[in-house]
Amino acid sequence: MAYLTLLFLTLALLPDNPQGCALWSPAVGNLEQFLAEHLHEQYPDPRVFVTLRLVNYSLLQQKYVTSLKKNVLHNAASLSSGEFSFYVLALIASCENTLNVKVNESDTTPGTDLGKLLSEKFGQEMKSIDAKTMQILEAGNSGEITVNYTVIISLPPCTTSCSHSLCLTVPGGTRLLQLMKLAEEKDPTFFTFTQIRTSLGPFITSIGGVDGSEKKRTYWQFLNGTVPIPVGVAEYKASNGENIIARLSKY
Ligand code: B12
Repeated sequence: MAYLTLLFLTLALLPDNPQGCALWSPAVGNLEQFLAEHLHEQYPDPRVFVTLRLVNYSLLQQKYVTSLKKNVLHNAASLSSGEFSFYVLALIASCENTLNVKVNESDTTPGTDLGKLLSEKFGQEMKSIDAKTMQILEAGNSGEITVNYTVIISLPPCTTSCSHSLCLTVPGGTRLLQLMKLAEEKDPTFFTFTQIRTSLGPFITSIGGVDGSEKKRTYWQFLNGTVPIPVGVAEYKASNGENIIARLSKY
């Protein structure tokens, strides 16, 4: 945080005209002094390096660059691609070869290619964002929804108590067939149902023990309010606040 404040102050004090570079040196000197003071306590911030290079400061001591390399190699796994890229930028700005980074130059083993590592990191992050997006989409942009489900028998044999309702809270994207199963679990007397398999999916043949009948030309019709649903119960997804009605009707 302190780095950021200092960065902000430095940038705020810089004149608009880049030709005034020579005038910046006191502020720039402060930045390096700040780096030096904090070098042993915490990690030097790569953004300070980038800023120093942007103002053409060329006297940055090698020990800071070495410390930058040590930190990026040591913390590579825990840095996000954004944080990591600042280290890469800072090293490039310090004229370091980022394709072969090692802390000790006399070390004969091959160094680390930071560009390759950055690209792998970025790839992993994109994959994880994709996976999270899919999860959200599959949950139907989720959150919970509340649906009112009513079973109405307005034809004989029903003469009294022909309508029964339940208010159900389910995850967004739940299909009507699932909703009916939930209602059945809550109140089997009125909401139990049977189905047959057809090439179009499950066709509901009875609800609350009352069958549709080819002979009487009755069937269980499904409506959203007053509008018949356009697909079968295994396909239909109710939205929040809908009034789903199963009504024994004539055809
Ligand atoms: C006639 C018919 C009905 C009659 C069937 C009874 C009968 N004995 O004739 C009745 C009125 C019962 C009916 C009901 C429904 N139907 Co209807 N029906 C048709 C229609 C016009 C002809 C089907 C047919 O006779 N095919 C010829 C025979 C020889 O083939 P079959 O496979 O044996 O046909 C059977 C199945 O289609 C089944 N059936 C009929 N409708 C439905 C709907 C679903 C979801 C399922 C799984 C089965 C099914 O009943 C037919 C006779 O046994 C079609 C449209 C079309 N032109 O195909 C719509 C059609 C099949 N129905 C449709 C729908 C949406 C429904 C309902 C869900 C409507 C509602 N809002 O309630 C309900 C089913 C509810 C439930 N209980 O599950 C849609 C299905 C769309 C889809 N992709 O899922 C269609 C394609 C019409 C459309 N374009 O909107 N239907």
